[in-house]
Amino acid sequence: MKLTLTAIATGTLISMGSTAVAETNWDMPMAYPESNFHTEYGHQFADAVRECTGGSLNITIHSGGSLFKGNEIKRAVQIGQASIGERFLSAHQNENPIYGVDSVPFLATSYADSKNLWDASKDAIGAALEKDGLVLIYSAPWPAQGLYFNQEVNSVADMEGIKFRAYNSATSRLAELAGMLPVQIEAADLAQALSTGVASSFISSGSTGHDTKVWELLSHFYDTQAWLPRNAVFANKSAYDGLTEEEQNCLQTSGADASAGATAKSEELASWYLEQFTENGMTVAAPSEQLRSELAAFGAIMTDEWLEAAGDAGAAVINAYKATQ
Ligand code: PCA
Repeated sequence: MKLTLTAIATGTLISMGSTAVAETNWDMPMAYPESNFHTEYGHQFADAVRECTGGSLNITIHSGGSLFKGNEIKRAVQIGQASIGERFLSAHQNENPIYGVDSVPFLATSYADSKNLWDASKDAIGAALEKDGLVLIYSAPWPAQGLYFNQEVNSVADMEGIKFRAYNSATSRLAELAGMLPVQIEAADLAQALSTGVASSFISSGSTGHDTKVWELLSHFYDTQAWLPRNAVFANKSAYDGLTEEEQNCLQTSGADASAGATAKSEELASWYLEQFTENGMTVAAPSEQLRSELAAFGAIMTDEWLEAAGDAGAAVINAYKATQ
């Protein structure tokens, strides 16, 4: 019955040995460039799903925001314009604070802590996604976030009035606390924003700086290791429910492998990106003591604000995470 319905829906049948199997084709929008490690593991995931399902579930990756832009992907998957997609989760913290738990400054700043925070928060995040009509498949962290400027910066006073590219409400808030002028820009548009002067600073990983060839545009990187935000891959719930149990299992096991692979790659590349900055003439430095303590004070304010917004459910996640410390 399932076979017939899916075959009608997709209009395709593929032959597997002697049995004909319905082929389900899913588009998977991703926001970051083809060369980015998240995208690389997105391809590995799609290949693994194809192999695991014997070709019955065929996922096509669309990288670089080519099918939907980063800020359109979650909604596109919710309303079924795409059946699966990858999105930078904390960009949706204005919909539900739990999506932003990974971007609370200085809460989890190492790969080990990022994993502990994910373990403490993934059920709540999965439940929030489910309410939005989505099924969580896998997640992987970006390297730690550092500050990019086109000048030496040793204190918050040095940041005053600088135009700052933000990627979620937490980074806008950080900019505001520091007296900078935030503007929301997707990673795919970052190089253009920097070259046209729409922004001249931002906070991100070495990975996005590398994707952006930031050394052609800015001069300084401060390795603040402020947080390790995550991308999440999720499927449209009704598309997911329409799969066979075997296909669903293939998505989950292939997702677990992609998560492990992408996480290891993220950690492996973290310092390599910064070496590339130095080789290309940028100044890469630890933040000054003053800058570090000023940023820590903003982190404390933002932690309180997040806890207030996230209520008891948020506090439970933080307590579960703190128990791992
Ligand atoms: N790169 C993405 C999100 C976090 C990161 O490291 C970006 O800057 O948009």
